[in-house]
Amino acid sequence: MAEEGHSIDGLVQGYPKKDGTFEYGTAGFRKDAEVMDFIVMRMGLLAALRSKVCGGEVVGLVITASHNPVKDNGVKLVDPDGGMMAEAWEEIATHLVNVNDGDVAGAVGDIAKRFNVDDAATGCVYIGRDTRPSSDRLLQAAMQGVSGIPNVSSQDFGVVSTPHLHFLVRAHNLKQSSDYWNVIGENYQLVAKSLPISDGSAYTGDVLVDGANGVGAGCAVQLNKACGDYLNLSVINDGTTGVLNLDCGADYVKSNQREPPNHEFLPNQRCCSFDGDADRIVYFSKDGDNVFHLLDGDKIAVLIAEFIMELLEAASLHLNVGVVQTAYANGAATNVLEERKIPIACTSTGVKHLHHKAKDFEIGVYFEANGHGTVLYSDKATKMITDAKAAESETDSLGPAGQLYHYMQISNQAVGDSCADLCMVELALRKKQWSVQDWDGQCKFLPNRMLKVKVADRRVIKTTNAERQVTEPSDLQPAIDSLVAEYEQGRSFVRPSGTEDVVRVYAEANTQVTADHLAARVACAVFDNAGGSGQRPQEPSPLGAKRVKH
Ligand code: NG1
Ligand code: ZN
Repeated sequence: MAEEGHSIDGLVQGYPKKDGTFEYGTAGFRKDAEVMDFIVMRMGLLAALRSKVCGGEVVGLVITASHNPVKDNGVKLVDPDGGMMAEAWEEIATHLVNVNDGDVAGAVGDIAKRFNVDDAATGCVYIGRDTRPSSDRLLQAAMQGVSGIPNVSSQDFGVVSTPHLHFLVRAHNLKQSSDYWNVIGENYQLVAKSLPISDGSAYTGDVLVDGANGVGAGCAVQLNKACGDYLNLSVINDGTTGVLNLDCGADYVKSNQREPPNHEFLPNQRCCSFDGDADRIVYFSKDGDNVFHLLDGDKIAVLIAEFIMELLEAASLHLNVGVVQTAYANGAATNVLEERKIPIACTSTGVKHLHHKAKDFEIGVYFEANGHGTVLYSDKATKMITDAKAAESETDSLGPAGQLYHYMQISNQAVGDSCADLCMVELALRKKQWSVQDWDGQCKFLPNRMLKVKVADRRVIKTTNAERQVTEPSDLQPAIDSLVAEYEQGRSFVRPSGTEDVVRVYAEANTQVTADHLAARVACAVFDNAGGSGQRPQEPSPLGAKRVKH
């Protein structure tokens, strides 16, 4: 151990700790890029240890801050199954990053001892990074960190999307094909070929992709090549002139409920936005009256779940398909799923919760409203679909089981994936021969509003029932309930953000005016009952006050 300690002490000297306390949250560590170097180096150490603890299987390390501004950066680890790092290790990561420089070698030794790994054990860490200028520098920090643990190698995959790196880790450990573009493209083409478009169909394969000026722009170009003539993607916000995530990308479009301002969109054009690391996607379009329509994760989930269910029925396969949402799912989307008798589960915010819950279904479709999601197939579903495909007679065109089999191969079963999700949406639209308006018309969303409130300590807010109700402070939920009761189709909940130092307020109601009104009043209730700090949110004037004339 002495020799290992020496090299770690040397590394620590090169990457001294910055002041502050740091927490491995739902998105790993995420901060201003200037403070990330020592964090990434220490996460390199941890990734190497994790690989050893997992019997030498490959683990991943991704350098990205997703939809955050370009000045930020972040790091998260990928477990051998391609999913997020096991929750139990979040505390270990937080501890390792917060110990003083002089205690890093000791902390590493403690982890090795606790999990019974020695110097001789081997391991390997796959590293990927986004397009941020700071990501190059942080890559060096990550590789240095890995080198501090004996017998663990690192492999740099360059600039890749987050889901691509997750895919590579999963594929390697499962001994499956690691040719990401070929896997998506080949399977896409096979399904698309079996879903011919009739003359006068409302569906065409033309899609405009907003690449968020990030890694997703290059991904869209690759995807376009991989899918041949069945898809025709054109890319805006491709990073050649604009700034990463600035006035573009999935988070901008979803949060502002508007299109990126730097482009003229054609009426009824089908467009989608990726986020900065290409693990989220939302669709949108402007209609003939220049009105913006958002087709977010909720609508994507309904579309994909129905596509799968139709194919299952056509193939006479009985498997239970469920959709996992969070409290942010629009009430109208939840109603549609209920009407169509599609089972629903609701979890706390954060994809790790949704991913976990989706495994309760034989086929689990999960999406956050913000566009992060994917489809998981259980072993039973995989086997039944594979067997049914084998039993189908071989013709030029795939039968329903064959279509489902190849559709299943497209899904990134490790994590949300803009490119894979785009393909799943496009095939569902192609089968229905729907335009974007046809899709949008399936479900009319309730107008909604999201606000942020600053409080002295957001952790004073405790929630239950998948974050839909507040338990502490005790006066807050009764206050929200009495406000909600005043609004037609009103619904509202509040929760502390896991990624920002704010309390998030969500409200929906029958009109945009009333949704905004409810949100503003709930924000005031949070401020008053949960130790608001700074400026109190503006209390809106009573609705209809202006209309009262005597
Ligand atoms: P927080 O800050 O905890 O609300 C946000 C998103 C999550 C998830 C994480 C991780 C919303 C309302 N919240 O979490 O869905 O994507 O970031 O990036 O969109
Ligand atoms: Zn992302």
